[in-house]
Order: sequence, then structure tokens, then C-alpha cells
Amino acid sequence: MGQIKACLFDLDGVIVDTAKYHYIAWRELANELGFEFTIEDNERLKGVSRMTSLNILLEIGGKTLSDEEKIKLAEKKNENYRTFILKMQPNEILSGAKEFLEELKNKGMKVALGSASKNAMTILERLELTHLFDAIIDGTKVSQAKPDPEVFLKGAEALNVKPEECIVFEDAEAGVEAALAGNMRCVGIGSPNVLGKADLVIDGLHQMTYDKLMKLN
Ligand code: B16
Ligand code: MG
Repeated sequence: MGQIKACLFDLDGVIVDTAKYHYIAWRELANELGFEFTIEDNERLKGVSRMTSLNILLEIGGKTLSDEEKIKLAEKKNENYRTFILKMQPNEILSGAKEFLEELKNKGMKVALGSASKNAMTILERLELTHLFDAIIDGTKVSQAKPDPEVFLKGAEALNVKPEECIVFEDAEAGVEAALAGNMRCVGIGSPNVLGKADLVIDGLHQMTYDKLMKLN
């Protein structure tokens, strides 16, 4: 592994909790289709793409639909979801995230976003965080979902660094796997039971500093 030169951040669950808005929008869709969708069910949708999320939801409800119907439902859910994210405020940034991003910028570390979300740009704008990223790789720029490393490899490429010079911050198991598959180091945000493959697991970015990061070199 080379010296750490770049940090790649997942969005949902690392910088902001958009999962709660995804949940409301998916639950409303499930209810319209005539079945329940619980907060435990919602865990299965974290970090996965919009269409995969819909497929999981339909599997839970025992529904089989045509591709055409599925595209319409995914669009409907997204329109509903966007009404929530368009009202987001910078005070929704998770504890310590902005401070850590600012510290990285001051130290000259390169920073990129690596998110499955096609709404990532809107969310970063609403949170007033866009200027802290040197590159943004989101769901509009990748074809392979995590655990495929594409999103992070594209991040490394955009920052002009080697994968082994990158460290990823991720809250989803599939995201940790994506980082490792890309030959990158990884800090897991959440439970060591789920993210045990990461090099370090912390509760949130409030526990992270540049000095702690350098210890992972
Ligand atoms: P969208 P991340 C992911 O964000 C979410 O965790 C996941 O629940 C969602 O389905 C996915 O983005 C796609 O989001 O519908 O906005 O394109 O964790 O990769 O930042
Ligand atoms: Mg996430």
C-alpha cells in the first residue's frame, strides 16, 4: 500500500442520513401497492442502486411487474424522495463530517465522493458541501453497483492517484467490499459486526482526524 494521498467518501450514512427519506418514499410506494415495508426492510436498500432497491421492495411484497411498470414506479418514488431532499438543510450533515472534510482540504489531501445516488449533486448543494470535493462520482457516472469497485476506481482516476493511495469511508458492507476489491484501504462507519473487513471501524466522522488517518499509512 502506498502513502495515503486521497480520501473517497460514500454519501448516505457517512456524510448525511438520507436513508430516512428513502424509507418514507419507499414505504409510501409499498403501501400504494398494498403491502407493508418496515424500517428493518429498509436496511436492505442501503448502498444499493434505485432499481435494485425497487426489485428488493417488490420481492418483499411478492409482486411481479413489467420493466416498463418498474421504471414508472422508480421515477415516482424518486419524485417523492426529491421533495424531501430539496428541503434539506446544512444542519443535517452528520456530526464531524464537515469539520473532517475541511481539515483534509487544509492539509492538501485530495477528496472525492463515491456514491450510488443519482441525487448526490443535489444533496451536496443543499448541504453546502460541494466546494469541499475535488471530484464527484455518483450514480450517473457508474454502470456497476458496489461491491464492484467501479465508483471508487473512477474516483481515484479523477483525482489522478493510484487506488493503493486511496482510503474509502463507507457505512455499507457492499461499500467496504468495493473498496477492498479496488485495492484501497477502508474506514467503516457503523458496527464492527457488519463492517469487520474494514481497516478501522468508527461510529462516525466525529471520531476521525487527519492524525488518525496518517496512522493508517
Ligand atoms: P438514488 P450511497 C445510496 O447512497 C443509498 O444508500 C441507497 O439507499 C440508494 O438506493 C442509492 O444511493 C441510490 O440513490 O435513488 O438517489 O439514485 O450510500 O451510495 O451514498
Ligand atoms: Mg452509504
